[in-house]
This record gives sequence, C-alpha cells and structure tokens, in this order.
Amino acid sequence: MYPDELRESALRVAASRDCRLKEKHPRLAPDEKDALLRGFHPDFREDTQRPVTVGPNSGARMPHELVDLLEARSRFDPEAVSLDRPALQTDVLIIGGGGAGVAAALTAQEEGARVLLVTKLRLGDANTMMAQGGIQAATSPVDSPAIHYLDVLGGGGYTNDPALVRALVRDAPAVIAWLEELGCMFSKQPDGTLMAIHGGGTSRKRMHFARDYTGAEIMRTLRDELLNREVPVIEFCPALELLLDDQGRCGGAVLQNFETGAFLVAHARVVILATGGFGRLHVSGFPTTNHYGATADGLVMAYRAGAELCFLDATQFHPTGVAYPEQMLGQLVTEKVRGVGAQLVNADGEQFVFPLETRDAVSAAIIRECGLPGKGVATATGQRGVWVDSPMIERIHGPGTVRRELPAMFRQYERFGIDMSAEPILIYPTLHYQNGGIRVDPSGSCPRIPGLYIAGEAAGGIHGRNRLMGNSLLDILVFGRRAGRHAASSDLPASGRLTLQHVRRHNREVELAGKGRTIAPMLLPDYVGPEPNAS
Ligand code: MEZ
Repeated sequence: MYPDELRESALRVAASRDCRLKEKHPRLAPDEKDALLRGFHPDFREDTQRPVTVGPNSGARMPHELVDLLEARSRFDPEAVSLDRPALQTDVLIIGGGGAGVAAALTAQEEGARVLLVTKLRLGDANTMMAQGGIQAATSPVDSPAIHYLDVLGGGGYTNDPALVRALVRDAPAVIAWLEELGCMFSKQPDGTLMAIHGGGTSRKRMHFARDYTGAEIMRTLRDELLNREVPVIEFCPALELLLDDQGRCGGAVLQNFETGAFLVAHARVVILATGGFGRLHVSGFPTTNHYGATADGLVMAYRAGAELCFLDATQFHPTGVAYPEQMLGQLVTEKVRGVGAQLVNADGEQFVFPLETRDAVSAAIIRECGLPGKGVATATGQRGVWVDSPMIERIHGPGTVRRELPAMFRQYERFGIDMSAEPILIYPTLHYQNGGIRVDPSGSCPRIPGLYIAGEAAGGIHGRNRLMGNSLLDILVFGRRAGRHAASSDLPASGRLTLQHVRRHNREVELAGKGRTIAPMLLPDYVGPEPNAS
C-alpha cells in the first residue's frame, strides 16, 4: 500500500492496465536512440567527466570520481616496504574473490598451477553474488553464438573489440555446461531444458537464470568447489600495488592485512587481477546496485603499472533501481521483471519506451520522462521515478507468477508492505556497471604488462559502450577461465628483481601535475567522512 502522494498515480497505472495488455510500444529507430542518449544519458553531460592528466590515458575523458583516484598517490611510501623476502610465494596469484577470481583459481589449479587467491573482504563478497536476472548463452537450436555475437555488438553500439566478443559468445555454452557439472541449479522446463527469456537488446531468448538469484546460485557453486578443492584463500587482505620487475613484468603484489595493517609481499610467476568495477564511486551522484567493495582498486593499480584503460567514459546506469521505499534506494529491480512482461509507465499510466531497449536507452528515456511536467512521480522526499508495472506479469502469465519467478524481489518489497504482484513499483536509474576497464586480449592478458591477466568487470573492451543484461555473469566466467588457463600454462620466465619503481614514478607524476591530494586504491567507500576533530 502506497502513501497518499504515490497512491493516486499507482491507481492510474492500474486503470490503464487492461488497455496496455496488447499494446506494444514501438522500438527506437537508430537516430532516435542516438538523440535520446545525447540528450539525456549522464555520460553525455558536460559536467560528469573530465580528462585524466597523468598516466597512459592522459587526455581521455572519464567520470570525475574515477579521475580523482587515477590522479591520487599511493597508500604507502614505497621505501617503507621491503620486497626482499616475500611472505607469500605462488605460481598464480589471483586478486579478487568474486566469480571471475574464483573461476580463474579453479581453472589454473586444474591446469596444475600452484594458486593463491587473496581477497579484500570475504570469499564471494562481490557483485557476482548480487546479480539477479540471468546469464546469456546460445544453447537453443534456434540460436547460435553468431546471433549472440551480433546482439552483443549491437548492444555495445558496434564499438566492442570483436575478438573479445567472439571469445565471449563461443565459450558461453561450455560455461553453462561447466556450471551445471559443478552443481549449479538453473531454472528448467519439465523436460530438463534450461528456461530462457529475453533481455534488453537480445534477438533470441537466451537469458538463463536461477529464479531471480542467479548470481548467488553461481557464486555458491564456485565457492563450494573452491573450498572443496582446498585452494588456498586469504580473506580481508586487499592488494595495494602490483609489483613489476626491471623488464616491466608483473611478478606479485603488495597486500595489506586489513585487521592489523601489516604489509605482505606476495611473489608470483603471474598475477590475475579480478577486482571488479567502480559502482561504489557513485558516479554522477547516483545510488548503486553494487557491492560495498566495488571501488575500482584494480583499475588504479594496473594504471600505475602502465596498463591502458578503455571505454571508461561509458557508464552503465541500470534503468530500474528502487526509488521507493527509500530504505532500498538504488537497489536492483532485475531486468527479468521486464523480461517476463512488465511495462514501464509514467505517472499517468502511459508507456513511454519499449521496455527491452538496451539499458543506455531505457535509462535515458526514464530520465527524460521524469523531466517532463507531470510525467514523473515524486516521493515525499523529492525522489523522482516512474513505474514498473509488475502486476502486468500476473495478467500475462497468470496468478502466482511474480512470487514464483521473482521470489527474492517479491520478499524484498513485501517487507515494506508492497505487494508487487498487485501494485506497480517505483524505479529510477541506478549506477550498475563499468562498461569499460583495463584493455585485454582474448586470453585475458594485459597487452602492455607481461605476466598480468585481467578478468571480470575490471577488464574492458568486451561490451563496448553498453553491456547487455546477462553478459556480465557470462564474461566473468569466460575470461576468468581463459585467464586461469593461460596464466597457468604461461611459459614466461620467472620475474627478475621486483620493484615499486612504477609507483615512485606515478607519485612523482601526480605531484608535478599538482594532483595527489587523495590516496588510492580506495578499498572501502567513505560514507562517514573524516573524523571530526576532538575539541
Ligand atoms: O547482467 C546484469 O546486469 C543483470 C542480469 C542484471 C539484472 O537486471 O538482473
């Protein structure tokens, strides 16, 4: 039940439902989509980005919040850490305990490598765990990796790196088979075939899911396997810097014990960085769907070591973040809700966009609608939004569908007295994904830094300027496994003497540029601010 200021509009949505049942909102023509993005997507606003002034991408525009970190100085004085006697030695050091890191660890171990996984928080504390709607893979006879490939390129505005997309779509069916072999329980038809729905920008139904907690089910499977195989893991141990030898090869990292603050040096033949994205930077002031640890640490470390970043001027705002109740502000309302039939409607119960356009376009359309007089809905605190007409799902598929197909989301709303099978839900775009990242090749290796591999959201180029739903759970596994395999079989000679020369160089560069007022990697978002001075 909604408060007065929302109830009237929610009733208008209910009143228009029958007329909308058969109404298909037209899709955007390419020039309409382009104008919509330029006019209303936050990436195109002058005040959201600026050029970075230091490092390999000097001159490239990126969100202010990320530039601040790339122009920050290191967390510790390189002179204060002795690299002579590394506390930890391994073949493959994996930094990050989400889906990409764990997939890399399992695969590298299968290939016979000694593996060590270190993670900033607990194993599985990552965006993977929070992913809801699904994972794409062309598994049906009416689909193919080639069709999936075209969809991914279309979604990315034809800017994606084609070799990376090829790797993504080709490996996809094998990734699903691997997960099932490990015990992952996807939602299935009575005959045992995987259930599949559309996501935004897909031309075939290829979104596979475990109800609306797909990421949690995948992460559970991977984590169990890692623990069963007794792969060594160190939790609460973030990486602060990569280590390079005098040839520029990556051969380890400086870590920090989060509890004691002690530095630990890890020496490895190769390093896989799987540290995730930048959602907790709250780009352009947006709330986020992201995990607490998503603070761009890997981007910062790799950038100082000389890696090239790409597509970081393209940020993904998920169209449907919770706008009411405010206790859940910015949390994900999975695209699966629209995938199974819910429409997006304004304060008057009118559709204003085809609900499964690509995310960049849907978000821009919502922002535009909320700016039109009387078309957006405002909560008592001034939060704006439009409606996802979730009861339409019951109208299309029959009573009980919302509860059955979206159990996690149903309960989430139920706690606040909202029955989303009977009442629409209020949403607004929320920061969801870093479309770009560190440039990689199809083996997951970082072309500029031998011995360094990148997997998961930290990697860039796969999705171009806009990722499609379900291709993130896929890419963490495809490129996690590729990185694990290639890293384990890498024939690079052992690294020479390890140094932090690149960090000294970076600190000097930021100082000369008059920057470096902050320190990075950020590690945890600061929602509290500095301690007030004791008086
Ligand atoms: O891939 C995603 O970002 C995803 C599945 C999100 C969602 O809406 O559920």
